Amino acid sequence: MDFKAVSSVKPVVAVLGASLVAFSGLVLAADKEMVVKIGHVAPMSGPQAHYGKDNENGARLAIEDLNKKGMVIDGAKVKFELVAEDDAADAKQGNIVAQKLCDLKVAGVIGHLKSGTTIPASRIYNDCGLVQITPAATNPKITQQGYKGMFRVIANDGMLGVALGDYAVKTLKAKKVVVIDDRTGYGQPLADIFTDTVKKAGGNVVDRHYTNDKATDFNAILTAVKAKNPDVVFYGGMDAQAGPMLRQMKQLGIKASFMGGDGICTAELAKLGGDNVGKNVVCGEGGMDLQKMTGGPAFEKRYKEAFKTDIQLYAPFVYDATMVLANAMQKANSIDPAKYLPELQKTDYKGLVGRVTFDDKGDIKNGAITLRNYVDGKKNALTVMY
Ligand code: ABU
Repeated sequence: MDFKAVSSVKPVVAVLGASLVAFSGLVLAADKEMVVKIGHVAPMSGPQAHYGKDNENGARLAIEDLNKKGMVIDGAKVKFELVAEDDAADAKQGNIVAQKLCDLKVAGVIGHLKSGTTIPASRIYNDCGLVQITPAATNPKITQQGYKGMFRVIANDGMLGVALGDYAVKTLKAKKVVVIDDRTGYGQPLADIFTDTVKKAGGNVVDRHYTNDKATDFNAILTAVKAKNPDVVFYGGMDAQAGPMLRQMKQLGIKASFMGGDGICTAELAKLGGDNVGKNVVCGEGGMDLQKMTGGPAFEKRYKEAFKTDIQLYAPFVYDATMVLANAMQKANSIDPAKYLPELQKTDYKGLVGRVTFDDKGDIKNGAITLRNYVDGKKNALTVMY
């Protein structure tokens, strides 16, 4: 469907003052306030809720900064409000909240977090003319669907899977690799890309196993893995499975290095995986090293002070995505997605974890990748690629 032809969305505009004005390009006095609702969707319940909370925290910091800045759009001082929704990392629930955000006529959506919820929800947003920026969902297909309003501010698994596969063979010198994935819209394609890269680089994938994103007992799989005596075990999935898998690998005496994509690359993994999370774990995530970026350490300090916890993973990307969305509205002087979309496509934003510009599909151009391991229970940058 043609995005521009669909622009039936009339974003929610409440003018706090003398009158209530529907979205119509009316010029308002700058002392009037216009409430602009931004949707945010991530799992806030279930085993992936810690990622969701981290994402929402990133959005809240961005909204705070935008409101402090006091943006004026179409003559009205904007007050941004977050409409935070829980998709529970479940596609059906994701579709329900996507339709809710369409019905609420929010001005734009940041999310979803999971590829398996982002892909089905993106059709709903496209059909109702809403713009969506995912800060976290990395399945390459997300931006290949032809939806003009779909954007991503993080490197996708086409890049991450290749970087990790090359690292396994060329740096870790792995000869025998076992691949396990959670059969989700994230884990499965990432594991496939990793497998293809290992094979191309001259490595040998000696076994492939499957689990799901609710499992916590991997003893049967790992007993079979142990018999193969691999140099590397790669897991395509999230930390809620990678953590117990690492503990059980140690119990079974499996000494292989453990690798995975951004889904396992969290602060939480060090807790979930216990003392088997160290230099033996190599994960790849999008973006530059936050510590080396202008504004990165200050953002981290502020995040820790505000939420009394470490950044898990995507909060800086959510912050950047929210800023990118608001900047496009500012440049277009409109909160109508059909009007600010051309400005969004032209984005050139210096983000917390790198520069954000988009290709013609809405994917970040030249997205950086950082490979990490863990030192003293903390994420540690091994190498940055871009
Ligand atoms: N990027 C890993 C976690 C989110 C997802 O793509 O499903």
